[in-house]
Amino acid sequence: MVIAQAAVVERPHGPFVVEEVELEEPREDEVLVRIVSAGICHTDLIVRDQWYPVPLPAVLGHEGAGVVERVGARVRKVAPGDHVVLTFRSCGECHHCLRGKPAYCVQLFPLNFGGRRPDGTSPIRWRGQPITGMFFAQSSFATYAVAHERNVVKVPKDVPLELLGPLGCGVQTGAGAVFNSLRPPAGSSIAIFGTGSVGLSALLAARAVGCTTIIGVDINPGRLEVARELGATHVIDARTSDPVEEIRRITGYGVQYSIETTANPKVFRQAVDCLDQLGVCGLIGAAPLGAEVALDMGTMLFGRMVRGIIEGDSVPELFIPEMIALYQQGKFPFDRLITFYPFAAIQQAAEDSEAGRVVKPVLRFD
Ligand code: CXF
Ligand code: ZN
Repeated sequence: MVIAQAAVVERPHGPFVVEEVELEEPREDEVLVRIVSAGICHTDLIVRDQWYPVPLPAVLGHEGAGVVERVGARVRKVAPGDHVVLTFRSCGECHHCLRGKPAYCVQLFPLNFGGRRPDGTSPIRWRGQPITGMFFAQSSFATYAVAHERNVVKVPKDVPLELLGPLGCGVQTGAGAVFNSLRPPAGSSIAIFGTGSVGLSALLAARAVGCTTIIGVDINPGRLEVARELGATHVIDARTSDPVEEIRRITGYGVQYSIETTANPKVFRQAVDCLDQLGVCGLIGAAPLGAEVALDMGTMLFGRMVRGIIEGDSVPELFIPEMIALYQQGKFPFDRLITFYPFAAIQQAAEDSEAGRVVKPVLRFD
């Protein structure tokens, strides 16, 4: 048994309260990780608010980075002392996993949002009771986490580990939508709706692949400023101008690619309406279950496409090291999205993120 400090959410909307919990030793296919840092993703906050019915009380957190402390008897992929990033879990056996698309695993929801192992047990006890302790098979808002070996990714030691947690979800979601899913050719145009951490990761990737028109759209002037600094060729404040009109003015016929990260149906519609004929909209924002949108069928008929994208179509064991290599070569400066907080300030970090004061809060565990 391991005693850990964990941020417990007891009821809908929080707060996050750091408390002592008991962790089980890792089972044969699990890994005990000493968490060094953990990013906060919007999904942690909407789960705290119960948009998705993950049982509370819960230890959330799904962008953990840390050092392997102990491994279960059958684990071969990592050993104690290895640096790892924790990502989403997939089963590895279904038709989508077998075709190299683990983000579309048929078990994605139970394995990541079930809060428990598939057998119904949890590795975390709080005040003597088992609570949600397998969120994204990691629950990494804690000094130690028990993860499944499937969602543990070994990373090199010559890069600061404390930066790497967000590669496990938010950064791979945005960047993968560009690098893996849409694959815009050099010289193409892209509009990114929502310049939070996911949108800005997409923007960095768009720049890396050589898009020459990169349009950031948001309602937060501070974030638009960051978008410009990171390489947006144009930014649009959607509070003061109509993004569809502006994008047509900038491009003539519309953009070849767009990315919707806001989960707002009105914004999704704009991300489709700003496309040129044959243009593709990547839908990334996770809306409340049941959210609907109306599209103009005539608009769609002219070759336009919408593609939903989970976790940037990533195969994390391949894609996370690729993003690290790009970062090390100066081609993917995702560290510029990060603001560090001490773990004890998790509630403040969540509030700053929701108020748009920071892009990607990352908790540091000392
Ligand atoms: C999630 C969003 C909702 C569907 C599964 C993946 N991304 C993580 O934050
Ligand atoms: Zn996430």
